[in-house]
Amino acid sequence: PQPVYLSDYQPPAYRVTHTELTFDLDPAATRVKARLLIERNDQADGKAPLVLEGEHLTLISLAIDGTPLTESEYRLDDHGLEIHAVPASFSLESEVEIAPSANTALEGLYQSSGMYCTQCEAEGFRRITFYPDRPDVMATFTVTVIGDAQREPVLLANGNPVERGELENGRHFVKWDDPHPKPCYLFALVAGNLHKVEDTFTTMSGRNVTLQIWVEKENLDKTEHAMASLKRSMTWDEQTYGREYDLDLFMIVAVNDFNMGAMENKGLNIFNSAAVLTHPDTATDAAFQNVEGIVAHEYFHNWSGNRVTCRDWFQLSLKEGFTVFRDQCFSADTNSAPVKRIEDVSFFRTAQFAEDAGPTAHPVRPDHYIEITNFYTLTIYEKGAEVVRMLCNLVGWDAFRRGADTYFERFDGQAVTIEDFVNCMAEASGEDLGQFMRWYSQAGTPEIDAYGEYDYAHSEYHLTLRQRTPATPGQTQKQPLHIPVRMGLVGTKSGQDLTLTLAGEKLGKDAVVHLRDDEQTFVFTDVAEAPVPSLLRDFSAPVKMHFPYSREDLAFLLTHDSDGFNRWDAGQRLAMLALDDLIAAHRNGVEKVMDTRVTDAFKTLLTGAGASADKAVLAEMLTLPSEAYIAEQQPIVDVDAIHAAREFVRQSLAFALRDEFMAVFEANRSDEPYAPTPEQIAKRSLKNVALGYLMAIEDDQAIAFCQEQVAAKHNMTDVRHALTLLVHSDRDDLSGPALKAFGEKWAHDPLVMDQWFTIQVTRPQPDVLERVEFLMQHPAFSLRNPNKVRALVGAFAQNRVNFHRLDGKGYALLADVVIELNRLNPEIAARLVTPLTRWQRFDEARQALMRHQLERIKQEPLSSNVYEVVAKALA
Ligand code: DPP
Ligand code: ZN
Repeated sequence: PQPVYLSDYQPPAYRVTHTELTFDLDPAATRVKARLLIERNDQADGKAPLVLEGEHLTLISLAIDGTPLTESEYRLDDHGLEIHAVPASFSLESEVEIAPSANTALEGLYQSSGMYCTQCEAEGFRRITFYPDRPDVMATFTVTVIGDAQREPVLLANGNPVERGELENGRHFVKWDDPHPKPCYLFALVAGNLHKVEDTFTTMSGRNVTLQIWVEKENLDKTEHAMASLKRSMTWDEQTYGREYDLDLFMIVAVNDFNMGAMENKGLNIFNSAAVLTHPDTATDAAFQNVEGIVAHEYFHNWSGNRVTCRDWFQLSLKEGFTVFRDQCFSADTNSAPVKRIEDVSFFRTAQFAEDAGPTAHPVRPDHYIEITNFYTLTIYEKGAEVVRMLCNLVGWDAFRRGADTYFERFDGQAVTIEDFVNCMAEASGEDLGQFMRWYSQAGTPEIDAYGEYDYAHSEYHLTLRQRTPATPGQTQKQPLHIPVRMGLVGTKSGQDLTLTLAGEKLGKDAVVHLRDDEQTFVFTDVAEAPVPSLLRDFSAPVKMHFPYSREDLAFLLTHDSDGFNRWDAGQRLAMLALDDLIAAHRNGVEKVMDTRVTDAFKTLLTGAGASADKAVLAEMLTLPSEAYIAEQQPIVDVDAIHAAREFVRQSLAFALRDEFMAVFEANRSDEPYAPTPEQIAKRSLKNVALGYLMAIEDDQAIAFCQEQVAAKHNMTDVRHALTLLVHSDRDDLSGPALKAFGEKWAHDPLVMDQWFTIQVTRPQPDVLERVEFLMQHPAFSLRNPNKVRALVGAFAQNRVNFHRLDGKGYALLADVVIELNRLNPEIAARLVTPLTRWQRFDEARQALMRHQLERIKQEPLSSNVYEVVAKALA
């Protein structure tokens, strides 16, 4: 397969001004008629052929302005259709046949639990009809859906319903009209036996919008939270960005088989059921928050993505980075802002940093790709959001908002580029963002080596920052980036932030210094006492900051830093230093000794000043870095040593602070009826963190509490957490029956069964591989359902000790699944292979085993998706 290059971009020779589609639905033989009104663009050569993409389509007929084309007038191959000569303005009529029931890739039109649905981003529309399948071709759409009145009583598409009626043979139709020009990746169709929950929203200009959530009948009681989240999102976008919804109807549909989380199709968002359905009995707090964030994300796309879209797929982060930033801010405003930031950064530093350091590293705007679905990545989404966040902080909110207004107004109805967006920000603020643009083109995580010195004689603090970005595939030379470093100097005597004076200018107690060169020294004057620097506050840039903090410095920042994020980060750094020692001890076979500074810090958190802090933040501060994050910090990952060291810290803390953990647990239990409020969520997470420590030493009372929580059966957050603790302990006598009962109780609920799979395959005990093999035969498992694959096989690949078994069986299992899935669903197969691509990070024995499996996969006849990832990993 050949890559596509950003530098090869050419504007389309033809535009589609209007698209008329008629679907006659049938599982094996759906007929799609298309009538496209097409015009040649002014700049285009009059002899330019008309290029239409099309895959897996059976062509039935083709005509221009009503006259059928003969075979000599066009060329048809596996990728599409080229018509040699066309008029400057014409209508193209085509009819094709497709087979939704045979579509296991879940791109284009397919069936899920008996209903029809679509997924067209990025390039799925070409599996529906011949079309210029590129985002810079935007048309209005009229869509008629014909289905069986019994089997498919509900027929949905984008926009507003304008006509419906009965047809012969028990068939019926609904016609939909979408007046907003859109690229075909935003097309959607849903048909099936669906039920709706309806609500209304009055926009800021007083228009009434009907809101509908469509689900299978048994899920009607699981839509309340998504609906409330949708209304909050609509209000938030009006208040924060002045953006109003623009159709009379907004629909969300839940489907069980979906490659992504959800999709922002105009007026008809299609969601993975996991990203929309919630009920206290079946969904955890984390799931509630995830649903809220995704509902918001897809809704916000209506402006950042749909009204203003991407010129080409290299610009994907234009809509995704901006929209993730928007949904992050929304969630921060709705919940605990510091915890939202801690969670996001914690995930980012674990997963995106790993991506940026691996063989598939790419810039926020890649310059080439083979398969665009491989680029729906943490770099495009999350790093893209960090870059937008930096922009916002650089220019300030007011200028950012003015820039966003300009962007939405100037480019409404257009397909644009990242430069267009950044230029609006530069214009609104007067800032020179030239160097800043390198964030979009340079891959890899920048690292800053910081060094500071207090000059007592002159009351000065000298801070030197040196930046470097490691080489990434295809990019050996890196240029210095413009890195905003938000910081403070915390006085060691006063424990307070000191005023920052730089080059005679008073900047306040918290300020941003701009690192633009390879190395810069910042001299702060009038620093009355020796400080400890607090750097990169609120994670002001997506970089690794190295500063030679002593453990005493970190313990000090943990209690004194005015920045909540950095207080948490100081605790993480302190724990990391202790973990490093223990990892070394484990490797060298010497006795492990707990660092009492960590124990003391935890004690302070549990009893002293910390106990009065925000409970949600406290829960985060009491959580040790994950094994995956610890692994990221090691030059060579030793999975067993990391696991042993982390367990040792957990057990040491639990032994030393048993009574304190117990007190926190008891103080935060509650009988209140479940609500996903920030207050309740905070209490539950604090209580459950405490229970986790107590279970690390298999405390009898804790075991009893776990059993009680599981038996109470209400509120999945508590049930799942307690069940996980039991299953991950060595008490199989207790967890076996609990797991069995849970599996039987929830056999009918696919989303709960996903959790049941994950709980079992993430346990540290060595029987897990056999369990995965056994569970893959379970009736609730299916390789065709992406959620199941993620919950069982994907979760197993995150099980550090068991996936990385030294006999290589974990790797072999993953490779087997990838090979099988490559035939069924290439997009999911390519994602699943990711853990194997990280082979360079491990010891030689594991490297060889992982490479062996990658080679095995590479010998198969591969989809371009899997090929691209595996070829990069072996390059
Ligand atoms: N559905 C995906 C998202 O919303 C792709 N656009 O991010
Ligand atoms: Zn998105």
